[in-house]
Amino acid sequence: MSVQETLLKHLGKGIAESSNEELYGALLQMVQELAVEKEAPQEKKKIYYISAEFLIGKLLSNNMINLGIYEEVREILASHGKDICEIEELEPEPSLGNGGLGRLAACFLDSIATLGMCGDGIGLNYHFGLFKQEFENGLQKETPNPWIEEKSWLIKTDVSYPVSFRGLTLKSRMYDIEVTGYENRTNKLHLFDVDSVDETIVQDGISFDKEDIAKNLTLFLYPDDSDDNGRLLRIYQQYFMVSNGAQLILDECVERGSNLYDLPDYAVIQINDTHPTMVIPELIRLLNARGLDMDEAIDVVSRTCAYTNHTILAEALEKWPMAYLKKVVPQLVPIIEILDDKVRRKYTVISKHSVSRKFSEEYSEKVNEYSDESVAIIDHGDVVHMAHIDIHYGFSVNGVAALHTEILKENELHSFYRIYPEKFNNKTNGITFRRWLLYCNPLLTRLLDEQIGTGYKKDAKELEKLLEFENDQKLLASLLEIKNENKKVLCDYLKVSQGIEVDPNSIFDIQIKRLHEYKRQQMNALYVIHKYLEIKAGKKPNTPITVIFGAKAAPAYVIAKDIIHLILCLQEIVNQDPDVSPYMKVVMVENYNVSKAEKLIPACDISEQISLASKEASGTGNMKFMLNGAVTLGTEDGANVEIHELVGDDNIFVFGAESDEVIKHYDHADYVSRSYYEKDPDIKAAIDFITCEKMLEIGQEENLRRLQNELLNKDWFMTLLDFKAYTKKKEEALRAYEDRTAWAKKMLVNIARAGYFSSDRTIEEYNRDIWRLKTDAHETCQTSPEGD
Ligand code: GPU
Repeated sequence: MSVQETLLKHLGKGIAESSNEELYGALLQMVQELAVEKEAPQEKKKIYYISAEFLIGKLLSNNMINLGIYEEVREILASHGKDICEIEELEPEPSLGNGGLGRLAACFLDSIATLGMCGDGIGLNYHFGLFKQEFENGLQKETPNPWIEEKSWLIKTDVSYPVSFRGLTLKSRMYDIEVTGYENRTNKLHLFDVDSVDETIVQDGISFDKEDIAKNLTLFLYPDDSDDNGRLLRIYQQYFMVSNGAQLILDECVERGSNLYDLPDYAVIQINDTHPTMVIPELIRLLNARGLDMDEAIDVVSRTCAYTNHTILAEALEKWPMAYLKKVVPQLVPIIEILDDKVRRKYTVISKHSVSRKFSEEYSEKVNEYSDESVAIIDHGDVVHMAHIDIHYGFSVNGVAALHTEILKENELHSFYRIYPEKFNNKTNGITFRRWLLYCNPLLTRLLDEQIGTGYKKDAKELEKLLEFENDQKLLASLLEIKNENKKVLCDYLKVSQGIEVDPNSIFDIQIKRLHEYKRQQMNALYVIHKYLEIKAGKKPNTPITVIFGAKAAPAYVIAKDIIHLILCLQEIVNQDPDVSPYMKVVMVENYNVSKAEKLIPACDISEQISLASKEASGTGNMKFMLNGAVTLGTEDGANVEIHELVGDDNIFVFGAESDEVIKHYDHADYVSRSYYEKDPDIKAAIDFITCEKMLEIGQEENLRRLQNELLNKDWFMTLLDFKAYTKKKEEALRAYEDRTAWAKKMLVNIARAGYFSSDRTIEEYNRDIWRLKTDAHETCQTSPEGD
């Protein structure tokens, strides 16, 4: 049946006569049917990517692209007077992730399927996901984002497992979302839920009874963890996810022929940061219950699990008080104690005050080296270090960019690196080009198709073919033209969605990412103040600049919310000032999410990647911008370092203290932000402005003073250290933009060198070094343990 016939079958009437809602429903059904047809047989060994977040974004168009029917559908619709973009708008965006970590998981599922690997995702079916952000009186307000509608990508299955907490057993329900590979197989994202969850218990938008677990378990992604109940709920969620995951994995492996002793031949479990760490003790517990003795179970699990670290920020490294675990999952406590005990017998002294070291002879040498608590699982304070479980009882530990992995090895996880050098490896992050080029930038995609052929869609390195055209004036002009078109589209969108008018001929300088002090949106905001004061003083830029922000702040993160307030105040002051607004505009995009990123990224000229060196593990937005022809203004942090190496000094604007210097400042505790304020009149003027009369007129004094005070007296992420270097480099970038041909060349080099950041490359490396699945000569799976 042709695409048109299938669509008509689902519609039950003509296309022209159907509403967009009806078309959306019919397309969804059609795509699901086609996806199911591409489900491939299970291989013997399978990768299970377990993650508390999968920030999948809207699926309709992406799936149609991967199934190879997007263009055809677009044309069929157009021939009946229907606009595919309007239909796309009807799809709710699931917000099952916070940011980079969740989006990475989604890109990885796309690449795993695209490369034809047998691998599924395992996570939770949050009914509201992350909150929706609204601005009210210059402040962020959180409201729920319900995304599950009658017609949805979720497929309800019969799979269900009992999950026991202290005094409570819940029956789970598994929902599946089809994951279509680009011109390849379909895999699955398994999202676990409980039928008893009750959306009606949510009051005034966002609060709910945190103790009624049966009703609240999967309502929200990471509920506010500022109080004890919130933290307990997070442990409930994590255990629910891993217990379901572990039961599913064991059942599937047995079905494929495993006798459980050989589990590592059938499964590899990639643990996405520490949120799913309890899968280790849970698997040990389940294997023990299925007949393996404790040592055997520990050995099998240690050869099955691999861990990815995504941060060195201390506050993000999960540590659970033993008391919480006893309250929620007492069955794991004895296992975690055994895991801790084994580590202690090998690597640590039992008590800080004990003179006699208790250790087995064979490890005596190591004990001498590690006679401290730093590698223990349960520390003195009776706190469980989740990452330590992963490192001791997983076979691989990876960072997400070269610099990040080096910092893990040399600093944050140095004691572990000395024990297990062979476990450590780097896997620089990547992004799926299907969503972040083919879908979001059709103009650029078409140009690339014409210029270098379509091979780059399967082999991203082929983008380098573009380098041959570095001096091709026609191509360079086309790149500029496409950027301009994309900017116009964004202008229209900003006008309609937020009522803000921006000039498509201005320089689009964009910083979109979660709001966090280490990412330093506050530094960019200080630049806006600095520029505002300059323009007021008569120093007008040649080309106007539009500074665009998009960011959600965690509901309990006070300073982050103050920074949003600062930006919203600046948006008002700058845009309303007739002396300034012809030269500069500020836009804070409301409710930044995947769909908004898809609109913003293709329109960007300058990509702001200005985290404090050493703090951004990788970043992935930086890659998306580069791929779409933006030039990076950034620090030597995360994957920026690799971008710099790939494009060379001429095609990136790098500034600021490097990670060594930053780490030294922390080690010596010698950074004093106030001294920068006192020394430098520009810094002083910008900081003072935060609480000037004009600001206090429109803003909230409490928020502005608190933020100013934080920057002056603490500034933990060293904004003022890099401020001068930042403004200087930004001016350089703005000047460079004036030479349009030279700028177009920079765009070209960025696009051409972005191939390295395809998540297909990343996944190939995971497979080569960690997972070791067979991808071509398929090993068939046995259907019964005896292999009849
Ligand atoms: N990241 Br840990 C998150 O988005 N959430 C988290 O809870 C943790 C890390 C990010 C890193 O900040 C970012 O640098 C990285 O690119 C991304 O994970 C994917 O690895």
